This record gives sequence, C-alpha cells and structure tokens, in this order.
Amino acid sequence: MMARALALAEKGLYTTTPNPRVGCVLTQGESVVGEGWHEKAGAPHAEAVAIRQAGERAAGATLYVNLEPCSHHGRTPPCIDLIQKNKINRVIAAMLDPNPKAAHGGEALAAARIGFEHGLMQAEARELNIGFVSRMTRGRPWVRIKIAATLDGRTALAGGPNAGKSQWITGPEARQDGHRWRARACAILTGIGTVKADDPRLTVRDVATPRQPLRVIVDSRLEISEKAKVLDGGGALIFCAVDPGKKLGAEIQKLSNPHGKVELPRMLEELARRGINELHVEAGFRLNGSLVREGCVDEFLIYLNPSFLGDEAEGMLALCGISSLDQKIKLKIASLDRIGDDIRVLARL
Ligand code: AOF
Ligand code: ZN
Repeated sequence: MMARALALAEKGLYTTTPNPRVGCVLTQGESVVGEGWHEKAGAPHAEAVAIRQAGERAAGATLYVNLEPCSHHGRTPPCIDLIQKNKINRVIAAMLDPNPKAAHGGEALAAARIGFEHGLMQAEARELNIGFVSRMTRGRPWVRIKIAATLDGRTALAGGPNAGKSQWITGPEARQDGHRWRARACAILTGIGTVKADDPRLTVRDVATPRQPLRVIVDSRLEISEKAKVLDGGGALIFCAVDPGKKLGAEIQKLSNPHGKVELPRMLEELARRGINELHVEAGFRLNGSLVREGCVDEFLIYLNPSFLGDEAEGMLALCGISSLDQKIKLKIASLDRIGDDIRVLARL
C-alpha cells in the first residue's frame, strides 16, 4: 500500500514544486477504498483527494501516505482535521514532515486517539522528496550537476575553430533522459561561459510537462547578451557581482563575494527562499568546479558516451589545488544504468 502511495506521489514529479510529492491510499482490510495524489501548490493535498474518493468508506479506514499529514492552515486546511472528521482509524506515514509550519500532525492524531505510525519505506519517501527535505532541513536546494562526457571525461572541444563545442557528446536517448531530470527540477542553473558557448534555452523540450523550471544564470560581470536565448520569454533570474546597470528582461540580483564573483552558498540560500527544492545545474567546468569547491553540490548525474576526445579537450571540473591523492573528491554511486548507447551514473558526494 505504501509502494502504491509512493507511485501516486510520483505522478506529481514535474508539478508539485515548491510543495512535496505526496500520494495517499485508503484501505478497508485488503481492499483499497480511496486514492489520491497532490498535483500542485494550491490544489488539494493527497489525503483530501483520497478521503473524498472514499466517501462513506473512509470511516474506520487505514490511511497510507508518504508524508506525515499536515497540521496547518496553509493554502488548504489541515489534513489532520479531515482525518478526524472522517473517522479514519489509523494513519501510516512513510516519513515525518520536515516542514516546521506543517509538522507534528502525527502527534496531534495520536492525541485524538487515532493510531499513528511512521517509518514504512522511509528511505524511498525521502528520496522522492530529496529537494523538499533539503530545503526544509538545510535551507538550500538539493543540487544536482548534470554532465555529458566522453569515457575519458571530456565535455567539449577546447581549441581550434570549434572551441567550446559540445553538441552533441551523448546520444538522443541520453539527451531525452536529461530533459526528464530537467523537468523534475524547480530551477535550472548555468554560467555565462555556457551561455556564450552554446546559447542554451534551458527549457524542458523532449518530455511533456505543464511547467517550465526557473532559469538561473551565474554571470559575475553581467556580460550576457540581451539576445541570449535563455532570456527568451522573460522570467529568468541572473546572479551577478556588479551593480546591474542595464535592463535585460530578466530579474537581476547582485550577490558578490570578496573576489568579485557571485557568492554561491548565498545564492543557494536565496534560491531556497524562493521555494527551489531541486536545482539542476548544466554548466561548464569552471562553474562546476566553483560549485564543488564551495561545497554547493550534492550529486552528479553523469552521462558517459563510449568515445574519447583526448587530453586537450575540456574536462568536467576545474579543481585547482589537489596535490595529494588523499584530497581526491570521493563519491558514492547511487545508480548506474545504460541509456541508449551511453552510460548514466548518479554519484553522490
Ligand atoms: C502538499 N501536498 O499532499 C501534503 C502536503 O501551504 P500548503 O497548503 O500548500 O501546504 C504545503 C505543506 O503541507 C507542505 O509543505 C507539507 O509540509 C504539507 N503536506 N503538502 O503540498 C500534500 N500532504
Ligand atoms: Zn495536508
């Protein structure tokens, strides 16, 4: 039943931001009497949808949900009130709610003598809402750097007439898979180097989604051209380290560090403040390296194409100052898959 609740929650993978992905199943004995999932902020919570579907059969039912029912009046009324009113007998949550404004619904239910337990499939539940948990507990998004590289770790040509060219290293299946990861992100981040070299749109195209992530550009000296495709349609957000003298049809925010660069950890706090749970980075080796050096990265999504470009081509990460093997940046492989002719590695710091 909890696996079903998680599968329902996943239907909101592309849409619930800034809210968590939540699914709910109501049962009477062995049979399911109601199901629901949260579609988007402002829409009913998963519990409310499932209870409505169950109607009179909600009384005496067991409720499975991947997140502790909320105790607060937010955009919708508290789910614990609905649970009590509908005489649910027992509530099983995969995990407690890390949102301090909505938490402790379980305690309130127990006080009202409704059975409450949590911990069933907790690891899967945390994984599904990894960005929401990160924002609530650390005040920053979960940061995922996506890289497409050759087997020798090269991401673009470095010199010659095609310097900076990186389209395309991986095959169409891997590129479409990359768009699915873009779609689930709340924001997509790149640097001015990539804007100049590739002129990317940073939109989700290869998969169907009703929502486009926020586009964010790190551009310390505010060098971006007003014709850059990433600015098309407006709504982008640029972080810079100089006083913005020009208008670009995008929001510009100055966040400078003493080196005249964008203060990256503060940028993450700022993105969290704006409700960004998962941040998807598609940048070049310079910004990737700065993010790693400043402790701003949680995981790498790396697509490896079975080819070589050789040592003169650009690498993945600018990491100066590693002089002993003890200093190497160690990762744990979270998953390993074949996507078309390429390999996909998800590795965590
Ligand atoms: C959801 N969907 O199914 C559940 C949530 O301000 P609101 O009303 O949108 O409430 C959002 C909070 O409610 C959310 O951060 C989480 O703590 C809690 N539970 N949220 O969006 C749901 N059950
Ligand atoms: Zn709720």
